[in-house]
Formats: sequence, C-alpha cells, structure tokens
Amino acid sequence: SIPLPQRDKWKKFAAVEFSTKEEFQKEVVRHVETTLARSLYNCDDLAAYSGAALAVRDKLIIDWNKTQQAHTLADQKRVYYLSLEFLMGRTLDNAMLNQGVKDIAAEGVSELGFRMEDLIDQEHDAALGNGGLGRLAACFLDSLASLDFPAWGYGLRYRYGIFKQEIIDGYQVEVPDYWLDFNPWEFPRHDITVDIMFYGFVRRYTEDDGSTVNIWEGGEVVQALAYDVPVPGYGTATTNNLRLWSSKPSTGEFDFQKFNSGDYESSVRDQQRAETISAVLYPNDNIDVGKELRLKQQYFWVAASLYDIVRRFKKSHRAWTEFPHQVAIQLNDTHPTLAIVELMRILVDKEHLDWDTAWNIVTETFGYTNHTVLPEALEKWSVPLFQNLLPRHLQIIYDINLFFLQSVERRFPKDRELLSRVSIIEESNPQVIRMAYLAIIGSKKVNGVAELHSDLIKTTIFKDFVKIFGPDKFTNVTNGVTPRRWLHQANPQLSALIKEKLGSYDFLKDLSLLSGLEKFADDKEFQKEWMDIKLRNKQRLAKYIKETTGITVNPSALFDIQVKRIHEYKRQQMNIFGVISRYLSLKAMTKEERAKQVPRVSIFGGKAAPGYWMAKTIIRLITAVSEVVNNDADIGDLLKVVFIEDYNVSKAEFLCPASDLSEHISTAGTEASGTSNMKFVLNGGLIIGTCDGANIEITREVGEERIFLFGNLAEDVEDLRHAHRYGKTPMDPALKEVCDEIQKGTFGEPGVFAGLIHALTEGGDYYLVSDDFASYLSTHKLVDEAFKDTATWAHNTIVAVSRMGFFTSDRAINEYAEEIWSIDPVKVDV
Ligand code: GFP
Ligand code: GFP
Repeated sequence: SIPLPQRDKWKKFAAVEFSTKEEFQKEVVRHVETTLARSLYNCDDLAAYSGAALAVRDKLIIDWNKTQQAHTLADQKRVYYLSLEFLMGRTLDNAMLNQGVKDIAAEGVSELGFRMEDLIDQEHDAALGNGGLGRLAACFLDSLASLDFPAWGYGLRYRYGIFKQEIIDGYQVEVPDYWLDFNPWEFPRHDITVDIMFYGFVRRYTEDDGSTVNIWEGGEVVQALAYDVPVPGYGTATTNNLRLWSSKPSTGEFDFQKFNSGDYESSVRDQQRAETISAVLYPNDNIDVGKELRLKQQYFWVAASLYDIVRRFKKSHRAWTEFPHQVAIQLNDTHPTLAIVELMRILVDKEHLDWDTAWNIVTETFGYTNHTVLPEALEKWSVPLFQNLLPRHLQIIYDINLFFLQSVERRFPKDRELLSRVSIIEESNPQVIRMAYLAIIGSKKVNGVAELHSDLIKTTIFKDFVKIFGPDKFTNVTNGVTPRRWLHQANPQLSALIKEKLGSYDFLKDLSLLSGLEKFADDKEFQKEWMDIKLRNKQRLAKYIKETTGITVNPSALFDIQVKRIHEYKRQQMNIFGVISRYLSLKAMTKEERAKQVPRVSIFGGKAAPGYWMAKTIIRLITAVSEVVNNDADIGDLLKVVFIEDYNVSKAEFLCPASDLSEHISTAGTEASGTSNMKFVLNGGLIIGTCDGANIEITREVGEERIFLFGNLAEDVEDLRHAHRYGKTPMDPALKEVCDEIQKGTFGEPGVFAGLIHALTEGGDYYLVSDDFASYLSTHKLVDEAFKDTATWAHNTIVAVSRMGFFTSDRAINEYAEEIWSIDPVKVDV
C-alpha cells in the first residue's frame, strides 16, 4: 500500500460516486467518448447502454472497495458460497435498483436521447447456469449483500454459458452463447492467479521424526485467473464479491522446444487445452455424466477457491483451529465436494497438521446443500479416472473412508451390509466414488431445500447416515427468491401499487410486510387496479409472442404458463397431453357449447439437455400441437399453444408477471423445491401443482383454496410404480384417447413421438402420467370455473401475494446464517 505521507494526496483524489442526474450524465458521456471512443454522432442504443453500464459499474466498484476494506478490518467470520453455476441474468437494472439510482438514471438517459427500457434490453444475460440451482445461487448472493453478510461467491467464468436455444422446424437446435463480447460487470484480476496441478504422482517419504509425508508431484499445471463481479445489496453500501475463475496456460508452460523446432501449431494446441477447462458450462440438468473435463473443472475451481480462502485466512495470523470460526464454506450440491479433500490436503500435506486436527477443522467448516433425490443425478466419479487425474486426493478419500467405516463398525458391529451401503466407494466395476456421501461425511450440516425434500432425503437416499450421525446433522432450509428482481424489477407496476397501499417500499427489504395487503383483498377499486396491471403484463407478453412467433393471442384469455427445464419428471409431457385432450373436447363440442368455454393460451418454454432425446421429443410435440391447434378455424381464440424460444432469466422476468395460472406438476417426490412456483404466485398468478417440493409450503401459507392441487402423493409413488411394472395399471381413458390421436398422425408423423408413448406403456410410466391424468384434467376444469369469477379470482391472488412473505431468499439466508454458518452482518459505512 501507499506510504503514509502520500496518502493524503490519494484521499484528495479518491474516486467519488455520482449522486445526481447531472453527475450520472457526465459519467455516461465520458465513457461513451473515451472508454468506447464514440461520440454523439454515432452513439446507438448499445453504446448508450455501455456508457450507462460503465457509469453504474464505477459506482458499484467504489462501494465494492469500501466493503472489502470494511470486511477485512472487521475480521469476522465470512461465508463462501461455492457453486458451479450462478445464473445471474442481466445486471444493469438490478444494480440501479439496489443502488437506489434507477430514477435519476432513467431521467438522465432520457435527456440524452434514449429510453432506459431500450438500453436495458441491450444487455446479454449472464447465463452461467442450467436452471433452478444456478438461479438460487444468484438470489442468495443478492440476499447476502442486502443483509450485509460478509460473503463471497466462488464459481467458474465460462466462456460459453448455457447454449442458446433455437427452434428450427419445430425442433430444438443448440447454438453457442458467446456472452463475453462486452461485459462491463467483471474485473479481470491479472494480479490474482493460482497454479493448479493435475495428474502426476504421489511421493511418500519418512521425515527424521518418523512421520510420513506425502507430496503430490509432476503433471500438468494450469493457471486460474480471477475475475471479480461486484454484487450490490439493496439499500445498503455492502457490495460483495463473486469471484469467477478462468483457466489459462500457466506461465512457463509454453513449449519453446516445440516452437523452435517449427511445431508452432502443436505448442499452441497445448495452450488451448488449458483454456478448455473453463470454456463451457455443462448443459446437463439432473443427470450425472462423469466426463473427465467436468472433473477437471471441479477440481480447478475448488482448488483455486480454497487457495484464495486459505490465503485470506492467513492474513490475520490466527491458529488453524480458529479456521472454522472465520470461515464457513457452503457446497451448492456435490459439485464442489472436492473442497473437503483439498482442504485436508492443504492442512495435512502442506501445513503439517495431524490428521485428526485437520479433520476436525474440515468437518466444522463445510455445509452441504442437496438439491435432488433423483438417483441419476447423484454424482459418482470413477476411481480409475480419479487415480489418474488426482492421485493424492484419491488416497485422502480412501483414508477418510477408512476412518469413517471404522467408526461405523465400532458403533454397529457386524453390520457388513451397512458398511457397504455407506462406504464412499461403491464396489461396482469400475469402482466409483459417491460424492454425496463424501459431502455428508465431511460436512457439519446437510440441508434439503424444502420441507418435503428435506424429509425425503432423511428417509430415503441418506437414511443410513441419519442412523449414523443422528438426525440433527440434517436440516431444512426452504428456498426463496429475491423480491428485488422477482417482484420490483420484473413487475414495477405491481410493486408500485403495493407501495401505494403499504406506504413504502419497505416490503422489498422485509417481505413479510406484504401481509398488510390482505385487508384490501375485497376492495373493488383495488381489485380493479390489480387486475388491470395483470392485463397490461399479459398484453406485453401477447405483443412479444406476436413479434417472435407470429401467433396472435387474446390477452383476456387465461394465460397458462409452464416454463422450466424440459424434463420428464417435471412432466411437460403431461401438460401437452392435457392440451391435446382439451383440443379434442373442444372439437367435439357444438358451437353453443364452445361459446361457454374459457379461452386459454398454453405457454411453454425451456431448454432440453442436448443429449436428452426424450426432452427434445417433448418440445417437438409441443410445437407440433401448436401448429395444428393454432391454425384450426373451429378453435379460434379458445385455445392457443405457444412455445417461447430460448427461455432464460430475462424472459422469466416478463413471463412471471403475465400468468394467470402456472404449472408445477412434477411427479410427487421428484422436484426438490422449485422456485418459479414462488415467483409466479408473488406476481399475482395462481398455480396448478402436485403435492411436491415447495408447493406444499406455498399451500400452507396461501391456503388450500388458493392453489389447484391434484395428483398422487409422494408416499404412493412406489406402489404405483410397482403396479405399472407388473402391468396392473390400465391407461387412463382420456390419456388413451390422446395417445390414439397422436398415433393417428394428427400432429404429424407419429413415429416421431413413439418414444413418448412407449414411456407410458411398455416403459412402465415411471413418472406416473397416467395415474395423475384424470385428476389433472378435472382440476383444470376447476381452474376454468374459478377464472370466470373475476372478483373471487382477484381476491384470491391478492390474498396469496399478501401471504408470500415467507418465500423471500432473505429469510432463507437468515436461516443459513443462523443455523448453519453462524455468521453476523457487518455494516459498511458510506
Ligand atoms: C480483498 C479485495 C482487495 C481489497 C482487500 C481489502 O482482498 O481488493 O484491497 O480485500 O482489505 F480483493 P483479499 O481479502 O482477497 O485479500
Ligand atoms: C434444483 C431442484 C429444484 C430446486 C433448485 C434449487 O433445480 O427443485 O428448486 O435446485 O434448490 F431440482 P434444477 O437446477 O434442477 O433446476
């Protein structure tokens, strides 16, 4: 740092944040003219966006610096959130909101000749995630900063985020998402690099005092370069850091020998190999693929992050045993589980702590969040792969397992079965490492993400560990969403109306204040304003649909939306079968009967994992049905089917406010929580759903009369599946009719959809579509009836919103802070 005598000069010229409209405008113009080398003669929307973003970015960075200094001085415990995915979406709007400069900035750009909405629309989504897990991480960062918790996120800076989805001839086509062309929200930290090692071998020798030392040597070295992304809190100066690692060739790795011998090409290829590590986000949701590059990503990210965390801890010269008092590390799913092993390696091999001391530190430091009970999603790594890539880590895992199994054996002697069930190593061919078990054994607390889910992990996949560790190690933290993005930013009109009634925007900081709305639920005037906003949001969506698909939809029809990753367990297939069934019954009606029906727009959106053929077939069925239904003159406005291309965070922001009904219809016991269910209800829509995930808690909060629940319960699933396996379940007749129609070729070449039908028949209907179909259809009938009574509908949506306070991510973060991390806030002075 700067010597004392010169500091006054620094302080005199310290960067100042803009606080007025004019200061903001000055910054925008300066950035456009200097940083971007443009001028008033060639400043388009993109350049104006860039100028505005850079101005806001500068403001963030000043707060970021203050926050980091305050946190360093406070020297309190921090939490590190390790997540392979951060689905941040766009930043400008959110940054302006959290910094409290939205109004002056909007006015400011308007006077410069632009509309803020247009500028916001120029921004590319930061799509470093697949779905719910990554978006949850982003909401958590917002809450951590808003609640003044000293927290860092650690992730990977993928050059390609989740692919862009194009629909061509009704099929999904994946296109790379190169999002980094212009990204003002990140700072490369060329001074912060870590060398990460792979492969090689372990050298073991005995010290003079007789102790054994293991040294991991040799192998490939790749450099991790830090990129920092400031994360501002709402209504506070706290601006936390999200550090994303990018891979590059390690300095000195360039092979001059090859180069000098004329093999320039291959020397460059080696360089590119290093860059490949952080090149792409794996586009798989809820399936474990076990690719070496993925394991490399995980280790690369975990090793760089731990190096950084340990370095920061060492700055305050504390004893190692204090590590868990200064550091909490949360593992978002099993992807970062190697951190447990890496910390053991650092403590034992490098810092020379004895095993037990090290293990105590480790198991006091980590927490593990599980997001799924689906067996195919639980990560397992092949032992031979591990042996080759991370030989020392494999030894450490063996030791962790050995000591663990010994302790189990002492407590449950002679239970061989138990030992093999809980072993970290599965005795398959090849042997595999069960990452979830490693995460449980190495963590202090394990949590699920909704009540039902947290119960299920205790009674199914992790049952044995409850027996071993006792029930207290397992806890629940129900997910939440940030009301800043998912209410105020997504639905500014609704937020403003709520503010008018409640007197202030305090509900954005304390969502439980929404309860104050309930007393207006029967106020006719208020109901009208409420429903008018819904209508305007639907009109905006209708306009978007028209522009992007050419389909005309009637904004006063019931908008029924299902947007999320396409997966059989989420049952978009059931939704589209239901749409077909509706279509068939409309076709069978007389003109008079049809006139009495509630018009519907069924809207779908979501990406299918590129290798998930069944999910892609579901998309094809949706688009095929839309081609037929939308062009059927008998049907007209009564039913429209729309597939929204390339669903992402910014599209979710205008879809959530535009639903009357949204669908959360997973097979009971499969969706851990769901978070879009919360977003849709918070925006004044009702939901149709199964008794699954957070739907159950939403029901408890809003009341059974405000949710359309249907279908079998989680406890029945096993028996139902069993019955299917033994051919004891005839297909539901309405579903049979739908299948027949598909097979008749009404929606094009039936062979295309054979897999979907097969899954219901010979496939054993694993997701129980047939079992739930009758109640699904009859519940949709109830929805239609309810929608006709506008006053009651308005009443119900107002009451539901007023009771959604629980589902803020602020509540979730406070629970983590108290029960899992034991951290306190640090106030940052401006
Ligand atoms: C962090 C930030 C630095 C900042 C210091 C302030 O450093 O930019 O100067 O805090 O103390 F990254 P570390 O905690 O990473 O050392
Ligand atoms: C997963 C689970 C969801 C859960 C989120 C966040 O989402 O039920 O709401 O994690 O905990 F499946 P995906 O990443 O699979 O979308």
